[in-house]
Amino acid sequence: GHRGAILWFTGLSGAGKSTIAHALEDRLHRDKIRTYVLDGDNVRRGLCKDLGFTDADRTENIRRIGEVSRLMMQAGVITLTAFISPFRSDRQIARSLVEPGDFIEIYCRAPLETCEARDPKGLYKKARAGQIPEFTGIDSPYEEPQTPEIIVDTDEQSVDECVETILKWLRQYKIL
Ligand code: GGZ
Repeated sequence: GHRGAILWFTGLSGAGKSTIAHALEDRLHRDKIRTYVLDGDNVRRGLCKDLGFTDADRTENIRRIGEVSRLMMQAGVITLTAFISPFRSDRQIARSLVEPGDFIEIYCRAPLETCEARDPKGLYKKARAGQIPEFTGIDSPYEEPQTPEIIVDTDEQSVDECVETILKWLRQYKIL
């Protein structure tokens, strides 16, 4: 069998974290690799439903996700997390929970203008209208990763290309 790992996607809302994580998961399933995607849909509605989007709540959100990811990884699952995780210190804490090499930070990079133009859920529009306070990129910060293991430029690469970039890295570093 394969070993577990945490593939930690980070980036702005609309940068493609969840889309790429799910596309990568489909590819891994073809090779019978056990995976699980944690994202807002399955975490913020359950484990973290008491949390909002203040700095403190985001920090607690990421802390819980880091702990759950560690448990899932220990069970031998390739765990993909797709959260904005805007604060460098919070990502660092999540990283520190596991052995070096088991945490792979994947920066889904896209300019704010691109994410705002995509606006799949109309949230940027609402944020600009003042209807969503503390929206990341508008009036809440996003701290870019300085040394992520992988960067995918989602405004230049297709979903498939991003997936291939990540797969290549995972093979090169013997995660797969
Ligand atoms: C950022 C928000 C906010 C605010 C609601 N700021 O595009 P989405 O909708 O599906 O992804 C965003 C998601 C962000 O939740 P995370 O758990 O990933 O955030 S964090 O890591 O910072 O804890 C967006 C929606 O929730 N959303 N309000 N104010 N995104």
